[in-house]
Amino acid sequence: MKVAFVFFNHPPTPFNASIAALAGAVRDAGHEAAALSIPLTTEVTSAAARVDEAGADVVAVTAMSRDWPAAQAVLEALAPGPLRVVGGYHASLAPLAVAGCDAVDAIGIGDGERPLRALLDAMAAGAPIQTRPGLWVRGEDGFSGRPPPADPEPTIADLPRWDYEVFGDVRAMLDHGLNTFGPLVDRYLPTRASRGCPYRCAYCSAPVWGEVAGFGASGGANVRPVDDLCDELASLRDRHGPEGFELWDEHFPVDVAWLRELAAAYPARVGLPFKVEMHPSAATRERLALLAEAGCALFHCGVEAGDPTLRKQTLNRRTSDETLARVFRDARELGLETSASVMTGLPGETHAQAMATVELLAALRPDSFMWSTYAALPFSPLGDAARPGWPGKAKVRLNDAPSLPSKTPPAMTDAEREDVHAALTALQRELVDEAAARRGGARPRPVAIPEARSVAEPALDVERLAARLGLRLDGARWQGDELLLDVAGEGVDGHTIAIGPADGSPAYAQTEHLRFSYRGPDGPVALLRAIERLAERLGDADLSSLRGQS
Ligand code: B12
Ligand code: SF4
Repeated sequence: MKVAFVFFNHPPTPFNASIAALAGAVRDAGHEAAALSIPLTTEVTSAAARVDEAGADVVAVTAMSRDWPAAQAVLEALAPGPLRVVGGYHASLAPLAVAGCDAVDAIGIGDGERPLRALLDAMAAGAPIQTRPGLWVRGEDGFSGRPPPADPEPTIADLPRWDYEVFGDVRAMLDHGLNTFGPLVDRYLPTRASRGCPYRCAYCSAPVWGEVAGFGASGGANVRPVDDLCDELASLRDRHGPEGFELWDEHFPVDVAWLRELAAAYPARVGLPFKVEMHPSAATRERLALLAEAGCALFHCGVEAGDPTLRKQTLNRRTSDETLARVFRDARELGLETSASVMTGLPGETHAQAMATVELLAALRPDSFMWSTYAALPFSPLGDAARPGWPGKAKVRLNDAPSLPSKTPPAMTDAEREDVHAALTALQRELVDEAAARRGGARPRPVAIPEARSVAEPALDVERLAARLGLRLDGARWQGDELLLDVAGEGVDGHTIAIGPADGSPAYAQTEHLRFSYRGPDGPVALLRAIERLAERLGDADLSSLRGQS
């Protein structure tokens, strides 16, 4: 059977880790594989034409949530013929949404090596393709019943190795630069030592992915034995001549005995530098020292937000400023290059909180940092709080599906956001230039500035809202799940009323669906009466009916 693997990307890259894993399994079972890298700036018709030209028996699409609008549009535009299967994060976490697309014949749930191989073997044998663990197949009545459980490989060392050659000339890919860590484009090759992550950050899909994919049985992670990892990396070193390895684990293994074994074996068996990512709370001096001894060149960790309360309460990242400072100091002392990731545009983030991120980075002084605009992910606690639904299908271009307004936007004006962006861009440029100067002739990585997406919710029609609420208003805005009303009039001027969902949090007044409170110290009697009248007037209304006022 011939499989055309399709992946979407932005910025363009020739490589995809999910497909490297799946192509290895497919070719190991005697089937053919091709990989099509499709930038998200492509037009739907030309993307579909590229897939049609591959003339495959099976079109296998891997899609993160961000890619699902593109994947759906391409699948619907394909010529009839091949079986169409979709897998990866979005299909696994939101299979019912994917099942709603008529152009999908089968859905991969969790790890795909065994389910995809079973599907291809059945097709090759002319046998019916049936739903099984890890694969939900469309029947005559559509996708019936519940999606099946995943079919995780209990020991990932038993899986066929990643296939890098399915993407073409590996040395040319290395010259292009596949690395994601560090300030410079280098010739490091991505690989993996484990699956799963022991942490539960509120913005991340990894925890729920671990549950769906069945990593729970292995204590939250599935780690390759050191011997097996060293064998593979030594053979990749000899075959492709990379400069080093970038470990794309969700979280690098933390078991100290495993790290000790790595430190003892890796230098002699492999000897090339490598880069890892770990949660800063896991980065004890002992673990960092073992990494350094093994030959680790760069330590990356998430800093995410400079404001400790936002970091802890909103993101569920419980590392203190002091620990972060200790981790970066230790790493430097041990000779490891450092790298951090941060996000801006976080739920409810103020200008002051975002500037605290700039200040913390300036104090920690990593050698480089990765910076992204926060994006709500499905089935992560923050993602679920933010989304009324998920974007539909792309129309003309793969990236043109209209984005939905967030229910948890940052509390910043566009001008304030630009100020933060300018400060982070300047800091990032400075770090990249310093690194390039340190290593004369090296290629700096393009400074990755997240798109200047507007963080503001659509403006509210304040007059219409005031008429509906029977209040005089100076202004109104959404902040996350709350509607904030700046009230005007005798005795209440300058006060803000907050209307949120009736979720049991303390409030001055409450209706079936709404809670009413006010901002600031003791409310004057006129304000309290205004709130009571407001609650009475809104009766059984809910928040979505108020959103309709924008
Ligand atoms: C390494 C990594 C990256 C790398 C490259 C990833 C790549 N695809 O090559 C880099 C750093 C470039 C990257 C970037 C981004 N990433 Co990333 N990344 C990861 C990470 C840490 C590991 C992914 C990996 O290498 N897996 C190894 C392979 C073997 O496993 P796998 O991907 O799970 O694939 C298996 C199954 O999913 C399944 N499968 C996959 N596809 C298919 C298809 C079929 C047909 C079938 C049957 C099965 C199947 O079978 C595979 C083998 O078992 C994950 C975290 C995690 N939980 O794993 C995040 C993760 C995938 N990334 C995520 C995100 C959001 C991004 C970005 C959009 C971030 C940003 N704002 O820029 C970008 C987008 C990049 C792009 N596509 O252009 C999210 C996705 C969430 C979601 N619900 O969609 C994750 C889950 C992390 C998170 N924050 O929650 N990422
Ligand atoms: S440590 Fe990283 S992979 Fe793990 S839950 Fe947090 S963000 Fe996700």
